[in-house]
Formats: sequence, C-alpha cells, structure tokens
Amino acid sequence: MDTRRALLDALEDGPVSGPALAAELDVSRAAVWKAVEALREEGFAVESTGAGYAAPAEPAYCAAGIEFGLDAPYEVEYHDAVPSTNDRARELAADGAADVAVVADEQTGGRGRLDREWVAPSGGVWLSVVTRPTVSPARAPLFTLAAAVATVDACREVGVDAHIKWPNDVLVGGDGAGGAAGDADRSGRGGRKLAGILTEMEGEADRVSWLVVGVGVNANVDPDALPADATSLRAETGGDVDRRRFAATLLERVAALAQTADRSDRILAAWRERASTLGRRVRVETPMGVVTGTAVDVESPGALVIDTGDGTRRVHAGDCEHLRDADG
Ligand code: BT5
Repeated sequence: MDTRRALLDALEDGPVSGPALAAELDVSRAAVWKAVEALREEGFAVESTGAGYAAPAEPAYCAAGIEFGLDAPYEVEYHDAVPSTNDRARELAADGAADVAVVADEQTGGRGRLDREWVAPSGGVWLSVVTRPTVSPARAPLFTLAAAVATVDACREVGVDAHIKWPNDVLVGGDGAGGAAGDADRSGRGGRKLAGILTEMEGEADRVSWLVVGVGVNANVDPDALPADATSLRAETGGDVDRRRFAATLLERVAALAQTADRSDRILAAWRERASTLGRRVRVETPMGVVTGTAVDVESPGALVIDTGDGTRRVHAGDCEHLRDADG
C-alpha cells in the first residue's frame, strides 16, 4: 500500500506522531512528511497538533477527503474541472484501470444518454466509477438500477425525499413520493430532476470488459444554472450539503449493491421500493416505437413491464413520460 493511503488510514484512529507513523508504516520520517505534504496539496488539510498529525475536522471535497474513511474499494481521482467524468473514466478503463472513481466539481462537457447535454456547473457531485464485474453484458442495466437506488438513498440521507423514474432519473416531487400538495406536473417528467445516471461499457459476448457508471447529482447548485424542471439538493434543503460525505455515501451504496449484481432480485426489490413509475400510466418512446399503458413491474435486467390494455409489453430502453390519468 502506498504511504499516502496508509497515512490516510492511520489518521482515522486519531492524532499520530511523525515518528510513530514512520515506525508503523516502516518508512523514513522524511517519507511521512512528504506524504503529509502531498495530502495537503490535494486539499486534505492534515493538521499538526501537540499529539501529532491529525485529520482535518471537515475534510474537503477532494480525492483524499472522499477516500478518508471510505468503506468502498475505490481509489478516487479528483478534478476541479473536467470535460466529463465518464469520458475520463473510459480513458482509465481503456488503460486497464479497475475500481477507480473519477469525481469532479465541474464538468465542461457533461453527457446524458443519446449524447444529450448534461449541465454540470461547479458545486455538483459529478462522478463515474470504473469496475470490471464478472457478469455478461446483458446484465449491465442492473448497474444503472443499482446506481439509481444508491443515489436516492444518498439524497434521502441528507433529507431530500427523492424517487426514481424509470430507468435512470432521480426526481423530487411531482407525482411520486415527496410531492408537495398541488405540485402540478405538466411536464410529464414526474417531478423535478435532481440527478441522472449514464452507464457505459465495453464487453464481449459473454463478459463485460469494463463498466463505467456515471452519476450526476445537482448538489450545491442554484436551479437558475440548470435546465427548466431541474432541482438541486441546495434548492430542496435550503442550504449546502457536505459533498464529501454525500459522494462517500453514494460510492459506498454503489459498491454494496454492485456486489449483489448476481442477485438481481435484491436490486430489483430495492428499485421497486424507491420508484414512482410503477402503477402509473406511462408513455415510453422506445427505439421501436411508442408504448403507452400502465407500468406494472420492472424485470431483470431492467425492463419496464407495461400493461397496454391489449397485452403486456416489455421495454428495455427509452424515454418514459408519466401521464396524468386523463391523458392516458
Ligand atoms: C441522464 O441523461 O440523465 C444522464 C446524466 C448523467 C450525468 C453524469 S455526470 C457524471 C457523468 N459524466 C457525464 O458526462 N455524465 C455522467 P438523460 O436521461 O439523457 O437526460 C438528459 C436531459 O436531462 C437533458 O436533455 C436535459 O433535458 C436534462 N438535464 C441536463 N442537465 C441537467 C441537470 N444538471 N439536472 C437536471 N436535468 C438536466
């Protein structure tokens, strides 16, 4: 393990002196000092106290800050600004990386599905996780569902009652849970969009080579800086959230769910519990045409089951609109 990471781990247990660290890590005191300086340069403001080096009381939103105490197997690569964390993650994946989370404060070329633009100003939580799961490419959509579950949980932990609209939108209000009374939903979007997920992969017929799960959460961002119908954690809570903790929670949930990817029933059950789409009249634009009906279930690896009134259809990809009953 490198000295930086070992130092980060050692600081979790409280202040520790330079000599004690050198002995514990079996490196020179100069090496300890260099690692401390490296952490400080990254933005993780190691304090020098009478009892030795100590972790900052409120670690910043930076690589070491997110890795500090992180209960997930990811190394974090942080950028103040990057075109797209998914693009950077794909680059790392192509170079053979695994278990890396690329995190940014701002994206200048964020992407949604189908090459749509994703607006990602400074203040958001924009991150992409590179993994190499031993699953078939057909199961990749499960990771999108898992990321949506993880995102909803992280949002709820900071007090924002988010819900999922199939397949990958995390929304607040509208016709789903958490909707304020009279929260009219004329957009068909089923609420105000708080976060989105973009999963990309490369694989062979029977095996994923790499998988990149990108999650964008409008965290400490003003809605004025976002498209109409979007919202942010700041707008919903009336204050700023601790993005370091939020990102760490999100990564921990993603990691925990990814481990259960061979148990799709668990991911599906968690998804159903947090979704606002099931039981609603929907209109889904799929590559094969429009399907309208009542969304009755989600099936592995992520298909929406729609009762059209004239039989059951399963849709695997598309844009989903929640209809008001009168529209149906
Ligand atoms: C998504 O696409 O919702 C997936 C968004 C994934 C973004 C993350 S950020 C980290 C990683 N790096 C990337 O480059 N991407 C991922 P889709 O379902 O196609 O929705 C895109 C649509 O959402 C746009 O056409 C806009 O209407 C709307 N939109 C754009 N930016 C938004 C924002 N910040 N908040 C809410 N809605 C937004």
